[in-house]
Amino acid sequence: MSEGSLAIIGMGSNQGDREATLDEAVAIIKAEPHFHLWTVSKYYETVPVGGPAGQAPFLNAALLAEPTLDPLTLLERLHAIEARLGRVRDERWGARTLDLDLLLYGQEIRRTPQITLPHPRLPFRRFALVPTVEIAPWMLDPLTNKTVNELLENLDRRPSLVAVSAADPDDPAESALAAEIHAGLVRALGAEPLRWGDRPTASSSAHPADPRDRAFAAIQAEAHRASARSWEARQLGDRWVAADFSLDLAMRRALATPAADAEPHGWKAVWRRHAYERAARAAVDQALGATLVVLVGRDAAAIRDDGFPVPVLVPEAADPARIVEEIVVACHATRA
Ligand code: PH2
Ligand code: MG
Ligand code: MG
Repeated sequence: MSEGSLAIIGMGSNQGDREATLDEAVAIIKAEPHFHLWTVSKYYETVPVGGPAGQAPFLNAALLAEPTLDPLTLLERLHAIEARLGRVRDERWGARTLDLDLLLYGQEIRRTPQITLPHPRLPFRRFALVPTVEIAPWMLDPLTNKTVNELLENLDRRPSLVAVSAADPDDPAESALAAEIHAGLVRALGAEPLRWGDRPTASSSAHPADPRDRAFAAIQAEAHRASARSWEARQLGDRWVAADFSLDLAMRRALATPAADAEPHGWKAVWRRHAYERAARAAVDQALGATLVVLVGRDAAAIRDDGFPVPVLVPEAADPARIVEEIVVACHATRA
C-alpha cells in the first residue's frame, strides 16, 4: 500500500509571515526525494476554528504527493519540517507557524496512538476540503467511500443537519448520554430540534407485527417528517437542524433485524418485507441528509469504520458538556 499511493497533505499557518512559511515548506517538500510532490493548491485565508480565542486568521493549502514512504515515516518527516520552520508544540490547536497534517494516504484506514488515517476531522473542515478539492476532487475518503468533492458538497447543503445518536439506541445508558448531548447541542447551536417520534403522522397507523417490517415502517414515518423539501421550504438559512436520531443508523439496524416469519420464504412474507424496506429507502432518499452524525457508545468507532455512508464524529471527550463543545467546533469548521 505504501508505494504508488496518492497522499493529501494539509498545510496551515497563522503566525509570522504565513505565506513565506508555506512557500518554504513547499520548497523543502519538493526537495525531499521520497515525497514526489505533484500539485500545490492556492493559499486560502480562513477563519480560525476551535482553539483559544483571538487567534489570527490562517492561510491553508493542500498538497498532492505520491510518497514512497510508509504513512508513519511520512508523518515523522512532516513533523520534522514543522520543527525546522519554527513550530513549537504547546497548546492544542494554538497558534502555529506551520501545521502539516497527513489528511489522506491512498485508501489507508489506520488508528494507532501515532497516526489516524484518514484525518478524523477532514470531512467536517471546509478549510481542509476546499484546497483538497481544488487539486484532487476525485480523491476518495475510504470511510464514507465519497470523493472529497462530495464531502465538500455535503457541507454546502442547507439546512445543515447534525444527527446525534447512541451507537446502540436500545442501550439505556448510551441513549441517556445521547439525549443529554442532543439537548446541550440544540442550546449551544441555537439549532432547530428534530426528535424521533415527535409528532404522530398519517402513516403511524401502520404497525406491522414483524419486528423487521416494524423497524422499516418507523423509519419511513420519521424520514417522511424529515423530508428535505419541507425543511428547505422553512428557509432556516444557516441555522442548524439537530436530530436525536440517525436515519442511516436506523436503516443499518433494520437491515440487520431478522424477520420473525413463520414461513420466511412464503411469497407474502417476501413481498411484504421488500415493500417495507423499499418504502423506507425511498423515504430516506427524500429526507434531509445528515451533514454529520455524532455517535456515542461502545460500538461508535466500529460503526464509523464499517462503511457508514455519512461522516461520523466519535467524540474524544467523555463528559457531555465537553462533547457538546467538540461537536460545536466541528459544526463551525463546516463553514470556516
Ligand atoms: N487548524 C487547527 C484548528 N483550527 N482553523 C483554520 N482555519 N485552519 C487550520 O488549519 C486550523 C484551524 C488545528 O490544526
Ligand atoms: Mg491541523
Ligand atoms: Mg497537525
